Amino acid sequence: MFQDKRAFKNDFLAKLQAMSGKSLEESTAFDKYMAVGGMIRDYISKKWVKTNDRYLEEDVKQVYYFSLEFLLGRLLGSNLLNLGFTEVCRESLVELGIDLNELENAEADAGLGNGGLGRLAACFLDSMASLGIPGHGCGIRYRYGFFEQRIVDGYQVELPDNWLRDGNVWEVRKPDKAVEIRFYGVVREEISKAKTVFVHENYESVLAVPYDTPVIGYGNNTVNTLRLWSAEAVQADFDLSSFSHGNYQKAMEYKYSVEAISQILYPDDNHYKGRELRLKQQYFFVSAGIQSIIRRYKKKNGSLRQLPEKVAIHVNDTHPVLAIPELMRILVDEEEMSWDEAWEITTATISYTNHTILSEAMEKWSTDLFKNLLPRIYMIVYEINERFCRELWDKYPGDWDRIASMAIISDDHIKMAHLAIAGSYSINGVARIHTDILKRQEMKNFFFIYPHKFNNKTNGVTHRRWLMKANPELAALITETIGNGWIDNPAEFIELLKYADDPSFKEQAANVKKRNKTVLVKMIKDKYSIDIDLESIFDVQVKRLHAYKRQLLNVFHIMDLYNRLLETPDLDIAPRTFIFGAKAAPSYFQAKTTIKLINCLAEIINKDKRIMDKIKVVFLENYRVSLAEMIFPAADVSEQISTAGKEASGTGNMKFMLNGAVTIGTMDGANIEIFEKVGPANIFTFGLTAEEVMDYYRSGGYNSHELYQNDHRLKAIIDSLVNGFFPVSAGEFINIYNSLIMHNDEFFVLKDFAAYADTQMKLDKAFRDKGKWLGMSINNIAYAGTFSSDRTIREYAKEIWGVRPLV
Ligand code: 26W
Repeated sequence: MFQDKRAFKNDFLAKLQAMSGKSLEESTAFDKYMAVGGMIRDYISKKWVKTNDRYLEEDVKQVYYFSLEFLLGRLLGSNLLNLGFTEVCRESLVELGIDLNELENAEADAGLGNGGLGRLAACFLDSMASLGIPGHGCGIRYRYGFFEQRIVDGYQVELPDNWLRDGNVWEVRKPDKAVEIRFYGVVREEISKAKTVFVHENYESVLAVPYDTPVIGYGNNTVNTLRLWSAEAVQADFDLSSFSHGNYQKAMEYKYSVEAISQILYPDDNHYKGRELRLKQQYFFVSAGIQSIIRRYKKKNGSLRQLPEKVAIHVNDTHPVLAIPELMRILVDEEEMSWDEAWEITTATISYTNHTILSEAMEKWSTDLFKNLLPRIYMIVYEINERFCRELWDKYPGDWDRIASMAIISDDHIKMAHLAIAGSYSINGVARIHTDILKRQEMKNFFFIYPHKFNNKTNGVTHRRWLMKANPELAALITETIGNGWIDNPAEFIELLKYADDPSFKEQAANVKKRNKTVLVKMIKDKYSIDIDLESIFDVQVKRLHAYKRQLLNVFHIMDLYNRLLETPDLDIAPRTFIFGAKAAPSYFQAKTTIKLINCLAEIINKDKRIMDKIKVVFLENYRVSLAEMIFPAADVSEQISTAGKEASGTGNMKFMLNGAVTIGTMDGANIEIFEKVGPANIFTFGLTAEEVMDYYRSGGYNSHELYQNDHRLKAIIDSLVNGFFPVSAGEFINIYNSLIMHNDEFFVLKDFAAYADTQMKLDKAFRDKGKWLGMSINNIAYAGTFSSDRTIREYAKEIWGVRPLV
């Protein structure tokens, strides 16, 4: 099939005809994409079965990564890469007059995630498979992924992401592995054989049907599984109870309400809203996942007592934390274990990662809503809380304040993070500073009683997708220079240090960057009709739009530069292109206003002839994984400018670095560890530290209005939000203005402005020293090895899960 070009072409033509029912001439790019996808599916099917058989036969410990989001992006290119078939495929297609890139672009992104947390889960799957670790994903097969963003008159408009419309070649539906999930109803206690048993009655049944996607390891024959669950009506209920009594409408209502569970991905990032359907989603996939794990476990093992020896369940943030009471329910109610024994097993099986300390992101469910939807699970959480509070009482007799603040249930709400801490054996943050903040502040009372549970696992990104696939020319240059050992061992990037001063290597690296920039320039010209100077600094901020990420700080720097250019048209700066990509949560008003602001500013600057094309501003629509793969390789500057203490880690920062961009950033999240690796000569840092920010929150002393009054540059910028500078209605940006001036600038945009602008000047100077800049860029790549998710996953495997690669 893939052994040589002749075989490929034969099989491709046959597959194309079989799948599309069309001739080569008639077929579309999508048909051809499906055909290659189908070939890959056939090719890996044996390896997939074999991988699972071996896991079963050798009875190895397996890990299940539970996540409400998996932001996979496209799979054709990364699957070909991991199988080593990119070249044979590309060349064979060329001989048929077909461009592989076109087929890749025909694939819809699997956008089943919002941002960092979802993309991290996807990088982890790639690393687990590539390291030969028995590790699988468990999540929801959303019918609609993260919304498609259109910019209309500068405003964000959301469209449904109908990614499954034309079929999904990678998934396999497994109806025989469906399980039942129960919602609502009442729980009756009954005495049976001198024991209390809990009978759940009058519940509403939902069928969870799994769709499996293969996760192909790099060059190692491992094919793990991403199992995504889809909600369907249970046939019996649908046909008989309502339908056969002639109540068609009621039957259909039931069907739609069931299917709603896996219909959409909630587009909220770092902002919690207590919606019942989201809780339903959480229990739905967690219960399905645990039932299927237990079923598989029982195939090989008798007693569930050894579960933690064979199974690790990891919960990605609190969203899947119902895994704790669900596992308890199965062990206690169905396996008839004692509470204590079940608790011991559960807390030895489940581990938890925290991804944010923003208080507005913390999940807490109203007990009324919870009890109504999940009556038996509520009873179990209630019992967990009772026992937990008793334990606290023994430690801190009489200290009600402390106990109330740590309780799992308080103020009529269930606090999911507290449940996660009580019910798991490991709690990790995602960068060192983030873990330190968890230990010292947000979770300090818990750290005090469970110090052994807390640990750090600094995030990483897969260098296969984010370098080899996204930037093949740079990957080839690195291999030419230091050999290909870095592919299996990204720490070897460090060998590049020897070439950081080598003029020929520098020149080649510069040429690669230039070609990557050319691709982006062409796309921007074609799509937005904006002319970009190839030689300009490509200064990029791509990430979710959020006040704490401070896209506003970037905007204010651009406005300041613009003002200065108007005053001094021959201002001695390198030309710059400011590139943004960001989706705002549909109900996050200020974030949407910021998008409008960026677009208004772009409109003014890009057409102002007076500044002689010195600066340009581009907002790239619909930022997503596939677009990111085009942006990172073309970036010169990586903007990582969150308010210190707020960005748990960041992972875009790592993708930029890996592609030779230089960071301008605050001492926040993983920026700190990047700083420590590359050293102060190869990164631009500025601004308040997390401690300083914390001090201001604690003790006051910050007055944004005063700053505004005293800094005339800042005042000019902020006034122009509301003084008619922008051709918009009067109140358009008043909210932004108010948040900064009337509400004391919660995220210290004004406070950090001067330091940011100064640092940007230093960066400008460094960029104009071509040799120096290239040296910085190469240093960044050389130190990027640490930030491969292979390093991260090895740490999880060894220090949290206790799983080993199967070689
Ligand atoms: C309930 C609403 C909600 C939705 C999503 C709350 C919180 C989230 C996520 C935890 C937000 C998120 O994606 N956090 C990001 O996780 C990345 C991976 O660890 C980090 O790199 C980012 O810093 C962090 O913001």
